[in-house]
Amino acid sequence: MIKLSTSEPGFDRQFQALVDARREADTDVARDVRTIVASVRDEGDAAVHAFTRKFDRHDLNDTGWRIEKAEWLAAHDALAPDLRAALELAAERITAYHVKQKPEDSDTTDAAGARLGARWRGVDAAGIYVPGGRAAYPSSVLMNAIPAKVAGVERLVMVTPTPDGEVNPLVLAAAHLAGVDEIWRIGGAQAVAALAYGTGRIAPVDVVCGPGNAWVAEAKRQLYGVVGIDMVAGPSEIVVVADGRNDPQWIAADLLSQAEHDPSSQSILFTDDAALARAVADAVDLQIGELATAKVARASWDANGAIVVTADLAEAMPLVNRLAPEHLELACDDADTLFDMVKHAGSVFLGRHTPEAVGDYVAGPNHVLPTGRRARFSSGLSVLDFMKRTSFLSLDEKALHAIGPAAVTLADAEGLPAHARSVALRLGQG
Ligand code: HSO
Ligand code: ZN
Repeated sequence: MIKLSTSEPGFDRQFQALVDARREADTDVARDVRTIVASVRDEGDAAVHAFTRKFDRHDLNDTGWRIEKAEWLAAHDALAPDLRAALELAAERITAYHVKQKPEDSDTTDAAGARLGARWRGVDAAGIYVPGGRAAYPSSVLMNAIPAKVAGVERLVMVTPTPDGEVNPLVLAAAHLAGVDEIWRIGGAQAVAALAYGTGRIAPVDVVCGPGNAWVAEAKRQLYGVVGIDMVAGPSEIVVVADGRNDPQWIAADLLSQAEHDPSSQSILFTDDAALARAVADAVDLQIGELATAKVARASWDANGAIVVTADLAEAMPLVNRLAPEHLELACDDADTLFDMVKHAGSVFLGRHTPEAVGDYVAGPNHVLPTGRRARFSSGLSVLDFMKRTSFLSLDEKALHAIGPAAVTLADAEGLPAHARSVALRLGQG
């Protein structure tokens, strides 16, 4: 963890280093992924079978390619009542939030008499990647699947690696609740390629979303264009802006909530109170030791954590915008005043009683958010990632006479005579 203060000489250079720090693995997997993607494209099921045997150490013909619906139902029925209630509350609230994102179609007639508009429709099929092992979060199944369903996607396919044949029952239960239609026991770049191209057994999808390791991320990047993708996700981040009237234990817990995700995660506190800065640093050290995730959280906090002392909270805001963090907590009384100064952040949590972790699970907004400063130009996962817009136009003779001549002029200027003629003929010219 580094401690910085805006009043100290050299602050700008040190802060810029924090902004520039690269926390995403530089593993060069592009070549391996290219080979895997090409094999799946050319050989379909046989390639998927071979890669799964090699990387996940099981034979799909023995374990089964698909996880049968009976198995998800059983996982759902076996849920402890409090867990089921929590997942149901999460699903309800996430659905309610995303329903409001559905865009309106438009259909208007302008002054020239041209009828113009756009219709939004869901993609036919979407694929959700769910990582295996430690990062298999049922909450992420809900966050990826529900917007797709709300968008009207008819076929929702989940892929998840089951190393050594093991499946996480909570992921299956969440898939059932979220309305997933198919689950395939495959992962890695081969699963992304199977979704994009389709194989003998697996019909192709139109959009692939969901988090994964470096191979999965690279496969999505390479297959973008064959399919749509959500985004390329990096390690989690949290920035907390806090005044001196906070309980340091609360703030420390908030910082650690993202630090425990990944050794490359980043947690940063901005405060105008040097005493709070010290108290939070102490509280973090104390709390880390108590976490079952201590090893990861400590690695993240040691390597990427920071505490920045500013003259006042307003001074922190341009610095926060430079970081464009995935999550931003504004832990102070008049959070709205600071919120007005936020230009770049994936999701903002206002006030002392809004811990980011509530947003990870049950609040409603999506927890799939831009990381690595991508909030400068992109947004969290939404219903729109599973929809596309078709524009339309309808002209009567009068409207064509009003705007058509300009089209003829432009077509002539571009040296495209067939374009010009297709309009001019209808105008009674030529
Ligand atoms: N904070 C993560 C999402 C998550 N947290 C899932 C807990 N489970 C996304 O940045
Ligand atoms: Zn989280």
